[in-house]
Amino acid sequence: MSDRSQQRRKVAWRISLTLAFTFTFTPNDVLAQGGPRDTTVPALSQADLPNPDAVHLADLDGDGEEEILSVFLAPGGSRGVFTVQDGDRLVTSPIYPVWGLETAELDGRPGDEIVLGVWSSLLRHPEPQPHRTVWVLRWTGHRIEEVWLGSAMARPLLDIGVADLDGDGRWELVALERTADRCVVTAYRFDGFGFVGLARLPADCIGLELCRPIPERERGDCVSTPSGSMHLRLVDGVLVGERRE
Ligand SMILES: [Ca+2]
Ligand SMILES: [Ca+2]
Ligand SMILES: [Ca+2]
Repeated sequence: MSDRSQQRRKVAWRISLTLAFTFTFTPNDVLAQGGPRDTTVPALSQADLPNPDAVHLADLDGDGEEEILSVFLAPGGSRGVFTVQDGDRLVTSPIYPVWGLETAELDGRPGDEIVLGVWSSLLRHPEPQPHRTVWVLRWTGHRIEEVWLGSAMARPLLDIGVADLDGDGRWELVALERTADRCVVTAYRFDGFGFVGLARLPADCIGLELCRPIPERERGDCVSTPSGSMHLRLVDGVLVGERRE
């Protein structure tokens, strides 16, 4: 082996040793350290990332290139943290009281918004606390920006999904909500100041999965149940569900 190749091997070995000792914070370390919306937690690096709970590929800043958004939830699902990989840059979010995350083109501006399902304790409805609500965030290409932090939706919220139900290029938020005697699926549009209800449809409270699986989904193919799927569409402002067995 030549002196030069020996030298290269030594340099490579030193770099890997340095990486091993420099990057010591896993997502679980981060989640164990900080409280909700804690921005002082250490930034994660690519070397720290074990298997995420979810991965979303989406163009979040509208530059034509997809970013990689990886979600890491604490055991029990009370909070989580996510990373945005944009080219060589990896940015770590604050800790959020998150139970779910979707990406969707909500506002007509280039780039998909980040839709966070979060726990809130600000009492708006008679329901067990903390309750589920939705926040909207954005990746600007440089940082994570909090766009809208709602305390509650119109009715007690059980689950969320996202889909373009009318094919206009802007995605609707699809929410499974509880009413006094049963559940409804409600389609919402994000108007920048909050979610405006467009239409709703009676639904089963149990066993309903909203807008999943996400890949290969047809437009408006949004609601599935254990016994089949319901093709959900917005037609002239009316929410229409066609059952498929
Ligand atoms: Ca992008
Ligand atoms: Ca957008
Ligand atoms: Ca739409």
